[in-house]
Amino acid sequence: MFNKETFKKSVKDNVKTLYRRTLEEATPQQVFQAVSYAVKDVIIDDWLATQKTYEQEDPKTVYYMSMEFLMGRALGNNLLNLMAYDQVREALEELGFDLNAIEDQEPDPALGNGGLGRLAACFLDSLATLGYSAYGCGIRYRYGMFKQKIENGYQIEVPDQWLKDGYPFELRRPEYAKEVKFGGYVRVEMEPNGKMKFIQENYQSVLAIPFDMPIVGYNNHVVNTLRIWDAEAINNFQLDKFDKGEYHQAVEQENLAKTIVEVLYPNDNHYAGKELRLKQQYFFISASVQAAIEKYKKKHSDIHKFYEKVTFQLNDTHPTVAIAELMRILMDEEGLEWDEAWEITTKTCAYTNHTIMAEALEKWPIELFSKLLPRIYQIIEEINRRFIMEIQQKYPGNQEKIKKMAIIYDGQVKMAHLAIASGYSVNGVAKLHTEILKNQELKDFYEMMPWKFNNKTNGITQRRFLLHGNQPLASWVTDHIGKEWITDLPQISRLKVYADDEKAQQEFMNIKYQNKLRLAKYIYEHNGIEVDPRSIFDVQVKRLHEYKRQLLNILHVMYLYNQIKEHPDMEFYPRTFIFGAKAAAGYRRAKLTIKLINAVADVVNNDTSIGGKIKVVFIEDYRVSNAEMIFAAADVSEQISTASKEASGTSNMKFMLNGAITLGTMDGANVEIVEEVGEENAFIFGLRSDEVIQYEKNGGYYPMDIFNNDQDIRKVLMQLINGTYANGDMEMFRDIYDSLLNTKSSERADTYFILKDFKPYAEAHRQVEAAYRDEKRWAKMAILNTASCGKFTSDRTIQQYVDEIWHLDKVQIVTEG
Ligand code: 26Y
Repeated sequence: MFNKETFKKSVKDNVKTLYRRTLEEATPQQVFQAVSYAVKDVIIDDWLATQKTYEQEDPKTVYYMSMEFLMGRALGNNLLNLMAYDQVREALEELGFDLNAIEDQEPDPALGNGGLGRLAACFLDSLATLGYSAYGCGIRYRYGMFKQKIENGYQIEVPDQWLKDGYPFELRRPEYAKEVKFGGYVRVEMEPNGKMKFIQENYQSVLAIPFDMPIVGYNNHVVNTLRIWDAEAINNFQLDKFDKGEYHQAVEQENLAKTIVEVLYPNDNHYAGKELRLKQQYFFISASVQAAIEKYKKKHSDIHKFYEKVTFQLNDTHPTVAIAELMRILMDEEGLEWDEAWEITTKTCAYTNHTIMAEALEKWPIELFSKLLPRIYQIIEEINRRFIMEIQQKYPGNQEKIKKMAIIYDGQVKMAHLAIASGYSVNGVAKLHTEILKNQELKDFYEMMPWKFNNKTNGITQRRFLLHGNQPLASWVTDHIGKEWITDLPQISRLKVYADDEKAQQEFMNIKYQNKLRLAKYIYEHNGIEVDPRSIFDVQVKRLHEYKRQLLNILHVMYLYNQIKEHPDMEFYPRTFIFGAKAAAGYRRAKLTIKLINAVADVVNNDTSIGGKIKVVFIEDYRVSNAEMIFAAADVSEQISTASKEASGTSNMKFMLNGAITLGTMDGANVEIVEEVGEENAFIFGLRSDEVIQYEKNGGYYPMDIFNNDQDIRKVLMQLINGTYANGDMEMFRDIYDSLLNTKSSERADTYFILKDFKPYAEAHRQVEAAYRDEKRWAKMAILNTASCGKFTSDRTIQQYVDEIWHLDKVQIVTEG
C-alpha cells in the first residue's frame, strides 16, 4: 500500500544514492528520476504478486507482437493507475515540487510511428486493467520516432535520445537473453531413424537481451510486462578469432548487433523494403517466440497443447515471421513432424490488418529473404507449396487464384498472405474496414476461409486520454455520474441527461475554455503566435499522409482567407486552425505539405487587415504527451481522409471523448462514431467509400473539370504556383499543384479526390460555423459527443479480442494490506 511519508523518504534517499545530492541540489531531471524510482519500488510489489498469481493459476497468455509501442510518458499514468496520483502530488508539494513539472521531465518514449503503435499501447493498458495475462513483445530502439524541428517552415528530423539519462521504468533481464541467428546456410543430415535434420551453419549471431517495463492496471494490482529486446554481440570481440581467420565474421557480428536495434523506421503506411527492417523483425520475433516456448515448457510437458495456454497476436504483417519461427522451433528443436507443428502454429497465431493501401503491404524479394533467413525461407516455401495445393483442390485449374493468393509469387514473399494462410483469425480494425477487406482487398481469401475473418473496432484508453490528459473534465464527469466510467466507459452515457441542462453546458464549455487557454499558452510559448481562446479551435493532428488529406484542410484555409480578403465585411466566426504532423523522412510531398501549412500560417497570421479572424498554427513535434493537451482543447476534430483509405483512425475517438465534434468523411471508425452520436451531432461530407472505389475502378476522375468550372478553387490552386505563399517563388509548391491536376506524370491526377470533395468540405465548414454561433446547440453537441463515446474504449475492444479470438482467463490479484 502507498504511504506518503515512506514515499518522501524514498525520493530523498534515491537522490542521494543516485546522484550524491540533496533534494535541494538536484536538477529537475534528477528529481524526476528519483521520484520514478520511488514509484517503481511501489510497482515492483504488485509486479511480483501478479507474476506469482500467473504462475499459480496458469491462465492462457496473449503475446502481443508488435514492431511499435507508442507508449507516451509513464509516470503520471502509473500514478493514476496505482491510485496514488493525489498523494504523490501532495507529497511532492510538501517537498517543494510540482508534479506536473516533474512529469514534463520524462522523455516521451516513442517506439512507434502513429496509430498502430499507439493502439498497441492502449491495448496493454486495457489488458492489465481487465486482468488478463499479457506480454507486449517489441524492440528497444536506441532511437525512437525522430524529434521534429521546424526551420524556415520545413521539417528537420533530430534523433530522439530517449535513453540518454537512463529510463527509470525499465528493468534489464540478462538472465533471459536469447541467441538469434542470421544468414549462413542449411545443412541437411539424415538421422539414424531416417528423419531429416536441418542445421544452420556459418551463420552470424546476435544476443537478444530483454528489458521489461511494467504495465500497471487501473486499481487492481495487476502489473503486466512490456518486453522489448536490445541487441548485443554474442561474445565480446575475441582476438583469437583473428588467428583462425574468422576476424571478419567477428567484426560483422559486432556491427550487426550494434545496428539492428539502432532506430525505428519512421515510415507510416509505406513499405520501403529495407533489409535491416527484416533483420529487426526476425530479431525480436525469434527472441520472443523462444521465450514464450521456454516459459511454457517450465510448467507443461506436452508441447502439443501449446495453443491452449499461449496465443500470438500479430500487429499487422510486421511480426509475421513468427509463424515460420514457431514452425522451426517445433520441428528442428522440439522434434515434431510437420503436421503436428502446423496444427500448433495455426492454432496459436492470429493476424490484425491495419491497412488496405497497396503501398503499405510488405513483400520481400526472395533473394534477400532466403539469404538472411535460409531455414525460415525453406519453411515458408513448404507452407506455400501446401497452401497452393489447397487452392488447387478448392478451385481446380484456376491459375488466377494461385497468382492472386500464393504466398511466394513473382519473386516475392507476401507477408499478408502468409499471415492469412497460417493464422486462425484475421481481423480488421473498424466495421467498414473489415467489410472492404472481405469484399475487395482480401476477397479471395475470405471466400476460401470465411470463418477466419472478423472485425474488432479499435478503441482508446480513457484513462490516459481523459483521466490523465483532461483532469478538469474527468473530475466534472465524476462529479455528475460517479467514477465508474474510468473502468466502464459506456457508463458515460449517463451524461446525456445533462446535454440540455444550461448549468452543465456552461460548466462543460468553461472547462473547454480553460483547456483552450492552456493550449493557447503552449502555442504562444512554442510558436510565438497569439491565438484567441474564444475562436473555434479546429484541429487535425496525425501522421502526414496524402490519404489523410491535410492538403484539403490547408487549401480550404487558403480559400477562406481569399473570401475574407474579397469580402472584408462578411460574417466570419474567428477560427484557429491547428495542425500537428510528422512526415516520414523520405516522403517529399508530405514534407512539402508541412512547408505549405507553415507558409500559409506566415502570411495569414501576419496580415493585420483580417483582424485576426484566421490563425494557422503548426505544432512542432506532435507526440503523445502534447496530444493529451491538444485533444482536451479541441472544438472540431478533422477526420477527412479519402473514404475507404483510413482503416479506423483512433484520434477521432480521443477527440470525441474530450467533447470535440467530428468534421469528417464516412471513413474508418467515423462511420461508427456517427452511428453512436447521431448524424446531427457530427459534420459529415464528401464521397462515400463505395463511390471512391467505383471511381478508382474506372481509372479516376477529371479534376481539370472542377478547376475549369470553379473560380474559387482555381484561385486557390493558382496561388500554389504564382508565389503568393512563397515570396514570389513560383516553383516551390508546383509539385503539389501538379499532383492535383497534372496529366503528364505517371500517377493519376488528384489520387485522393481533394478537388472532388473540396466544395462539400467548405459547405460542412459553414455548418460548423453556424452551429458554433449557437452556443447552446454547440454545448449540447459537445456533451453528447463525450456522452456517446462509450463504445470506443479499448477495454471493449480487448474484451472482444478475448471473447472471440484469444479466450483468455481472467485473473485477480490478491495482495496483503
Ligand atoms: C510496412 C511499414 C513500413 C509500415 C509501418 C507502419 C506499414 C504500416 C505502418 C503503420 C500503420 C498504421 O499506423 N496504421 C493505422 O493503424 C491504426 C490502428 O489500427 C488505424 O487506426 C489507422 O487507420 C491506420 O492507418
